Amino acid sequence: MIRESELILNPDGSIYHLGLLPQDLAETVITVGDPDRVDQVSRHFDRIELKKENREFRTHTGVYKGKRISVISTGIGPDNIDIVINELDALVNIDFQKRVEKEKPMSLDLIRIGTCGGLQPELELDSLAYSSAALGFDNLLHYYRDKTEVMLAELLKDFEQQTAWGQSGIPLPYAVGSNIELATQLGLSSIQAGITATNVGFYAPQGRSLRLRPTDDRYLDRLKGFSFNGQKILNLEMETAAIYAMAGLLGHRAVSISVVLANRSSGAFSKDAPAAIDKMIRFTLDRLSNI
Ligand code: R1P
Ligand code: URA
Repeated sequence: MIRESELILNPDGSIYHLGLLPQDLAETVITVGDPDRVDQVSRHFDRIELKKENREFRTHTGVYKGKRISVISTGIGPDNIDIVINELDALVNIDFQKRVEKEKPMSLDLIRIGTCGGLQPELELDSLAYSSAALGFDNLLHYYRDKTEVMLAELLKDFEQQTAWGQSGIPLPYAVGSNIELATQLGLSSIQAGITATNVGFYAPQGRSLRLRPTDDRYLDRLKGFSFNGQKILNLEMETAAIYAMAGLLGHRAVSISVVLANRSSGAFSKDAPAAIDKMIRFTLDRLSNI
């Protein structure tokens, strides 16, 4: 039996941070960083059956072209992903009354749609990118015992060698992959694909400098020059690796799609970010309605 201090339920029986009951959640879950983006997604739904909110976690569940979908905001960063994915998993795979794991595990489809900075110069502003794999510069995965089962060891070995990462002064990331089956069903080969760097912050962790200098002057160049099986590191953001890691460990299918708002090589930023984000939302909903 899972103790009250581990599986924390609110007085109404909902899970601690997300504030959701098991019946509130659809099997297809879109995750976004920004709570306001939840409304931008659900306004396309045919009908919304539920709206709930606690802290930065806003959830709308509804139906889009006959498909039941939940859209949830995670807030920014991989620490929140630990909470969101564990609690989404608990909603479907733990019996809240008996406080035990259910016998037959259920697999959720998790689709992150977020914004990112493009690393490679050729990445066009407002274009979409699919993360075939991710390098986690957060340390979330290291806290989970079965991590080697989801780690991409070859990619990581090549990364360490090609970038001479030991000289960077920054801890080595972990490497994880997307769910190829879900990516194929969604037809994500129609958009540019590559490796995503998931960072623990937006400024020095993404090589930005306002008044503080990053540890390694060559940080972005090291990332830019890396390639594995013909794929480069395309973009920088803050959730994908953690989602892939947690989904892999828990048996859920996850893919991450990003819209490129900043080009870190040219220094340019999108002239119409809301329109670019809406294009990504429409693309994703359209693809989801076909699976
Ligand atoms: C930083 O501005 C945030 O934008 C990206 C990053 O991953 C980080 O969460 O994603 P969202 O637009 O989904 O929040
Ligand atoms: N989100 C990020 O994490 N980085 C960017 O450069 C833009 C959006």
